[in-house]
Amino acid sequence: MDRTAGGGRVKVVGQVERVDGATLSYGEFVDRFMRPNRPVVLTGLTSSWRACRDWTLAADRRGPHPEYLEFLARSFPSPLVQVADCSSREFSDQKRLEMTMREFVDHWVGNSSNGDSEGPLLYLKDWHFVKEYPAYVAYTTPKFFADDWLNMYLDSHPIHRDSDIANHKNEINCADYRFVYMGSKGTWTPLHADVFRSYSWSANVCGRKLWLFLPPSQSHCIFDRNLRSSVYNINDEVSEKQFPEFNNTEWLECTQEQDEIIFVPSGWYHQVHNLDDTISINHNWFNGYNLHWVWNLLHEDYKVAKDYIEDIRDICDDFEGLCQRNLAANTGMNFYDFFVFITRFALANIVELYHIQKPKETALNSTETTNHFVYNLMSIRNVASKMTSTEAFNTENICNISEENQSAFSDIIKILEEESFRRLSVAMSKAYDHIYRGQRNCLKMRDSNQKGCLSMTCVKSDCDVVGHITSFVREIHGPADLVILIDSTLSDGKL
Ligand SMILES: O=C(O)CCC(=O)C(=O)O
Repeated sequence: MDRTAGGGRVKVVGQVERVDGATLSYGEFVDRFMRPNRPVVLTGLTSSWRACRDWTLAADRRGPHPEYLEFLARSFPSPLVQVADCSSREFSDQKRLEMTMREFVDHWVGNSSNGDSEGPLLYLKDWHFVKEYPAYVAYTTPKFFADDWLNMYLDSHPIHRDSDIANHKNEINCADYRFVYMGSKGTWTPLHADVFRSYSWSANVCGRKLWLFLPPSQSHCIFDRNLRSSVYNINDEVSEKQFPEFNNTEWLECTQEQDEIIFVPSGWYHQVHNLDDTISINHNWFNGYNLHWVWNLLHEDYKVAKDYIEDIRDICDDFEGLCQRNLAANTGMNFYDFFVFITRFALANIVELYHIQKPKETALNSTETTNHFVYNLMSIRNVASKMTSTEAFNTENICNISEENQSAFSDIIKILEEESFRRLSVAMSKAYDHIYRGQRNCLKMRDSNQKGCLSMTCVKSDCDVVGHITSFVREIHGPADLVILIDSTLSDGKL
């Protein structure tokens, strides 16, 4: 079994930049890393985390002491965790097993006390720790990663609505993308780009990781001629015949120390090795800066799903519906799910923008925040405008959209009155407050039910943001209406 980390087979041309997160401003992070989509390691952001105190032996954090693993198994006895067997491959990932937290910890402690280097290398991945143990606040998300539309949305909405994949529905409804990873020295993650082409951030509570990154401009080099399969392990002997361009790849490398947080930009393929026994916290997320990456992936995956069944088009009653169902099953969401998602974020941004532009009606007032809401709306508009030309939203197919999806994006007043939308708006207000005013000054959110308005930042008792929005568009029947709504909002002189 090859337990080496980064066998040095690939050509490394640079190191990932390291920056002191404690002195970096949000604007600098956006300008230097998030907007240009560049990786960075941030230091100085985890000193107050409970996880860093409670989960590790402070004197030597080259991995958790058996005593601390025991503490984790006792305190967080999850009945079912996902564990990757790092020594066996299943398609493009490692084979996944399910076990209890107790079984996982017993295996880890047993292996290290026997000095067993031949048993399976088990790596606990994708543990939904925050969802499972919400009362135990293990860490706070640094402000740089707080503009997280994916997790904000999943806290109050299902990502896929149709009941066609009903068996998975509960799982999908409850999912979030906030994880804990735990693995002994030698565990690793094969080469991949992140789900939905999201960003990720990953913080080492203890231990160290070796990361190898490939810029998106070279992604094509890790695929075979048919663009079907990609390289699994960059430390294997990679067949030149199968992957003719792999030898041309140039990588960035990074050894991430304990207490450091790495920002993984959209679409960068990466492979990761635990150099010590390691516990890390990891979120996937997207927002206005990488929304176009998510749309591009959905569009590419849609084309693949459609090509695959093109020869049965003529015998299908609802060919587009079938393509969208397959897309949701393969990628995790389809065009309609994504449209519901961006419609809600557009509305939440318009509500906030309305209030911020009328300072008397809000507790918030800042040019930076205004610019951010405008940027978000422009980014949603850009994607919605691309969606207008897709088959999924032509007149015929719009009539076939399920009632569940139709009602999730059509009636603006109904959406604005939903409890789930209210929760999303509150989460968004809090996130921008955290980013621009700092946590300690966090706004006292008002109870919007006490007054007519939806915004948690509104201070006016007879605010009419609903009337304001519906004066532009009352119903949204597809992306073209969303574009009109955003254009009207941004050009409205009254704002
Ligand atoms: O830590 C790991 O093993 C993998 C993490 C990862 O791939 C990510 O954060 O995107």
